[in-house]
Amino acid sequence: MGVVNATPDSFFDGGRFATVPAAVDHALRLVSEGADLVDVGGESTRPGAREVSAAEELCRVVPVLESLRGRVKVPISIDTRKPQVAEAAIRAGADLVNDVEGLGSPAMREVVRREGVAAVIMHMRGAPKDMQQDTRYDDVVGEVRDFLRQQALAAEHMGIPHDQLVIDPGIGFGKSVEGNLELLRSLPELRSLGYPLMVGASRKSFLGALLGGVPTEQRLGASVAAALAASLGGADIVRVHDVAPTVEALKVADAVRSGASRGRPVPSDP
Ligand code: HH2
Repeated sequence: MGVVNATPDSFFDGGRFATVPAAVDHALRLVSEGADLVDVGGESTRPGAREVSAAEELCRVVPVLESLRGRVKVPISIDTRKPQVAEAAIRAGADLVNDVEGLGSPAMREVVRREGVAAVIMHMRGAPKDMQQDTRYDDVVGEVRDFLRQQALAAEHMGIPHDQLVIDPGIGFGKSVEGNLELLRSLPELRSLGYPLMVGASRKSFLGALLGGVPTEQRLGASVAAALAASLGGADIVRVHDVAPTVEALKVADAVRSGASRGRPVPSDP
């Protein structure tokens, strides 16, 4: 899943794709690089972010979705926590809803059910403005697993089919460096809940911390490594800013796992 942030303030690419043509071009580029999904967002949910009004978010995402509709063959996701934005985005061409609040609001569940779209249920503790203030858990994996299971069951109870749901541990959303690593180590346990699993570690601060405090621009190698680790741990979808290098890494991992290189010509270099 390639990320398209139509925002002025996202933590990595804020402002780079804030106009409609820039966001559309970026989405088309990510698809040409091999993205199987594109996630369009109009509100930053980085730690400390201020909430954007629904009207502002709609202004940012609807023209992008309308322009992409019919031009890309891959499904488009809308990254929003507001039911009214999700509904308008679906009408404008979005195929699934990526909700960092885990379908916590009945109104959001109702939109997803009524529109018959798929949804990503993500775990976040608190809200973006204060989620990094307390990142201690007794058992981070248990808490995230129980939350994802409860939210998925609540969604199914409302009539959203099981096979329309994806779960995501919410790397970086109210978690410490060690908490993020524990979650990445425990993906098989989350996968065993029986839903496709998505992981978004791309460019996040725990990667910077692991490399001694490097800024977002210097986290490409770490992001590709995290996507690979997530995939090897059982993630079905990795949400990334850098599609081309991630696709290359995943192709090599797939070839090692499944022998996908069979039948290819033998190269002459080492
Ligand atoms: N991470 C971000 C936003 N949305 N959705 C899911 N399901 N999983 C994630 O890990 C996730 C997400 C944060 O990344 P980004 O969109 O690049 O940043 P910002 O929120 O600052 O726009």
